[in-house]
Amino acid sequence: MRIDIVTIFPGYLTPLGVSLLGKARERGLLDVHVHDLRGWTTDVHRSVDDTPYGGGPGMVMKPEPWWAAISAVTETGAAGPDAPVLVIPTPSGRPFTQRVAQQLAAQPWLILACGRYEGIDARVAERASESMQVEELSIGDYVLAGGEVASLVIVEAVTRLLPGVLGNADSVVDDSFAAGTMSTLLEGPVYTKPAEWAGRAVPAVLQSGNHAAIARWRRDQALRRTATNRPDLVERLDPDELDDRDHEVLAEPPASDDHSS
Ligand code: JEE
Repeated sequence: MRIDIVTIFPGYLTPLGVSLLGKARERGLLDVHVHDLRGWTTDVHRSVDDTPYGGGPGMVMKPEPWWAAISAVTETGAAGPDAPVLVIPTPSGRPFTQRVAQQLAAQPWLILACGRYEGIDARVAERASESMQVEELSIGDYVLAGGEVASLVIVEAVTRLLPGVLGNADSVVDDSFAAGTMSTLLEGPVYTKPAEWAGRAVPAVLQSGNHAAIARWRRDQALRRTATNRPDLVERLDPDELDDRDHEVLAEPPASDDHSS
């Protein structure tokens, strides 16, 4: 997969050089390019922002450097089915979910446009839509100072789905938010050695070797944690998929803060 990221703060994207992503790049599975938007300004001050039409606070990013950047990057690659998808992180975008990550992971080429200030002049997305797929996405209901961190989130969620990028290909299919399928319950707590630490024992059932009992205990924990932290997900559970024990667990009063003990 090829990924181009356009930003006025290329330094924000340096995490893409380390860890799993850095290794995937070394192995040729990922081809990531970070571009400085100011390289496509034409005035002596290298301006990227101006005052908003209609008034209001802050500044808006000018369309000319953005369209010059997107055009220049697009012209370095394929058209047609292998053309890039333009991803624009914005607080007013559609929610970025695991399902969207899966759809983006099926694309050969993404361009991410990282805005700052109050965002990018709306005509850029409009013009881009005439020649490529455009996805305006929000990573959550909070306000960031710009699109760079949102782009990192999107790139990490997408690239870990690519074959060979994550160390263990199996752990991807087991994700609790694997869209569509088991998007139902949060995961319960996990433990490793030592069996006792800081006066706290690993739950005995996990050391019992009784696989049916372990599966039932994990489901209880998942249900309790979901009821406490994500009551919205419990509302969406299919009643046909709940047994009597599930109903007993869900009838317990939820804790104010779940630590799954
Ligand atoms: C991209 C600029 C900052 C701050 C106006 C009016 C919006 C833009 N989940 C997410 N949160 N934030 C972003 C995000 C923020 C960005 C840019 C992404 C480019 N900014 C900015 C304030 C405003 N506010 C009141 O409602 C909220 C606009 C993001 C994503 N993805």
